[in-house]
Amino acid sequence: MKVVTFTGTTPSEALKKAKLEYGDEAMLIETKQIKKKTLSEDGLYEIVVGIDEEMERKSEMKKQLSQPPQKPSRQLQKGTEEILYDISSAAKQISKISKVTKDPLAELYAKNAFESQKAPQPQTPVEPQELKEIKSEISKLTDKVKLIQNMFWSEKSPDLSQPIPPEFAEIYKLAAQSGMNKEHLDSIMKLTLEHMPMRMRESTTTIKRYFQTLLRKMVPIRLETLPTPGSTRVMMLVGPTGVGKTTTIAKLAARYSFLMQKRYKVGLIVLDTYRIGAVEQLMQYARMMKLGIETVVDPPEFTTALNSLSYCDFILIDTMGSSPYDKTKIEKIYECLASNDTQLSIDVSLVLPSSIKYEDLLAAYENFSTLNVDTVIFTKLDETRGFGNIFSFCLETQKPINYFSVGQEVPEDLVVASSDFLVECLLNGFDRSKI
Ligand SMILES: Nc1nc2c(ncn2[C@@H]2O[C@H](COP(=O)(O)OP(=O)(O)OP(=O)(O)O)[C@@H](O)[C@H]2O)c(=O)[nH]1
Ligand SMILES: [Mg+2]
Repeated sequence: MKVVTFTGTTPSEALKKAKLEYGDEAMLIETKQIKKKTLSEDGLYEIVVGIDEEMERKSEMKKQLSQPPQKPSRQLQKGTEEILYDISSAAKQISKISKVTKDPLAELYAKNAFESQKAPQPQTPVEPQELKEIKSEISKLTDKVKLIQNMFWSEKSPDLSQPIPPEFAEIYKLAAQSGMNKEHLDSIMKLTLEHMPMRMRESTTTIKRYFQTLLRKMVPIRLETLPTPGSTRVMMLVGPTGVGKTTTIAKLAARYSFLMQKRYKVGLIVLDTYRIGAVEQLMQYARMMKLGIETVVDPPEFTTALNSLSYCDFILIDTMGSSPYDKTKIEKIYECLASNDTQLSIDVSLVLPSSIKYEDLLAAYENFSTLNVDTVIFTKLDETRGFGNIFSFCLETQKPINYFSVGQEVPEDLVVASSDFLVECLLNGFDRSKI
């Protein structure tokens, strides 16, 4: 890469000169102020641009790299190293410039403010428009660098007949790192490659947006259903031990009974035939929120408990956690459900932690499938980094998500599920400030 400098009275004037001579391909590397503008004289700016003389050679190399993997020749390796070196030094420059571009405005305003305190003077005529132009140049440049970097990345999977194009590499890597099932990822990528309009492929931002929209459409979500007057909505939470069933019940009870616009009457049932401690945990929440609570030890008591809470808008049923090897507990829950002699229909929500692998989520689901799971609640989103496992789980089972639990705090750490929220977590990580 050849480095050439241009000067001008403003950065954009210097940039215009560079573009006039070398076209849009000239890469802006650095902007320096050589001389400050004074009342009587113009300022002087110097910009450094990189002229990519080897653009043709790189595109030739890109073609070669997209062929089935071959051992690179020594010469090609040497060229690649040179280009990678150029990219990394360009990338360093970019980060330097992007920090600087924030400062000139601040510096400029600070300087103006300081000078205007000394004596009234005409404003320094550096246009924010020019800075906008520079910023847009930098973002184009960053995109170009990403693209060049990705030219050296090649991934070919059995489901894809061709390697993934470099401009799709960033999004593919992001999704793959999220823990998404590879088959799912490849078929989504295939769909994207086939259907994405050509004009949207120009920048990684539009590619990401398209991919995001596609993912959002794939996530099954159960919108929060509130009971109509006179009706009762019953939810039973089931799942492995320690996943957060009781905590989630407490959060839901608080949400329905005093956090929503309408205050619903909430009743609780603890279905725990084994552990007295677990009953006590929910009892405490019930006392704090002044909610009716019934304990069920055997199936015949289940109908009685439902009947005695039928005045409520919501009945929330907590169950004991079951390990994959303990089928009897799941059978006991099944017997209770089967013994329901009331008119009330019970929504079974499987509670699963987001911190376990996709395969383990599927195995847990299998265990509880005899209970005819209606929806899924994912907990411990605050304890995980990748969310592709949740996404793939829902895609595979087609079970809709209704809530996310994002921490231990009752009642605040609960989020009503939305595909926007999940896809945002998937591609950009969980951010508490976005709840
Ligand atoms: N970090 C984090 N911890 C959670 C979350 N939800 C629950 N917990 C914690 O997980 C632990 C177990 O929670 P419980 O609600 O007792 O779990 P459970 O599923 O009812 O457990 P069993 O009744 O024993 O099967 C507690 O320490 C909770 O505070 C969450 O979303 N994030
Ligand atoms: Mg519990």
